Amino acid sequence: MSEYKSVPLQYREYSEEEMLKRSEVFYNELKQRRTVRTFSDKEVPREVIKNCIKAAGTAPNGANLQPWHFVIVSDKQVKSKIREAAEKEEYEFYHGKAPDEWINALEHLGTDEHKPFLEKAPYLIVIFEKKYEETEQGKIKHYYTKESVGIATGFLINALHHAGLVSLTHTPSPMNFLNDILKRPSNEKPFLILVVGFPEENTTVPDIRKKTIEEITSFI
Ligand code: IYR
Repeated sequence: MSEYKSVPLQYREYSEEEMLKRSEVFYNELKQRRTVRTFSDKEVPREVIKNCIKAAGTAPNGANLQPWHFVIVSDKQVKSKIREAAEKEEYEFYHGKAPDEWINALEHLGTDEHKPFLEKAPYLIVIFEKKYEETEQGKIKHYYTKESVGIATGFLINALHHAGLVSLTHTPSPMNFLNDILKRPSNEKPFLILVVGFPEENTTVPDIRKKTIEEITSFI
């Protein structure tokens, strides 16, 4: 391996018993997370959002080039613009653009082209995937950007859940309107909108089940 600057790993080994307990506690917390589509307009402390973004920024990624950018939207007018543009795309999606097979697959979620949460929720975190970096010396290529941003988004969703917030991954298609509204450069591609806040009182969620360990795993 070539020479590189290194520092000692900060690591603590747990006993088998502790590991078992910790993995169980973590699973039990994560399994409580649900995607929510009805948000209250209750304010969320900005510091909480910032800590969750910091957690997302720790994600493993291609060549540590950290190919992501997070736009934290709380401005009412900007949220309205995003809602208007997203609903236009969603209308097309639900009225002819999406194949029947896709519409049928979504039926149990009760979704349609109306996206009031884009205005009502206190925060929209718009995640951009940076395909490359533009520097004075020229373009720096990024690697495994989709994978990297996907992992960081997973970290973010779990950080928000751990902090006591709810979220919704929202992906109107296409999403290029986000570059215009948020004035982001062309090396950044919208990855998804994460709607963040508190659930509206009496929120319900679809009655769905997750696949079992046996269904999703093979031990060899
Ligand atoms: N973007 C649309 C459709 C949609 C697609 C999938 I895949 C979902 O899991 C949920 C919705 C919408 O937000 O309604």
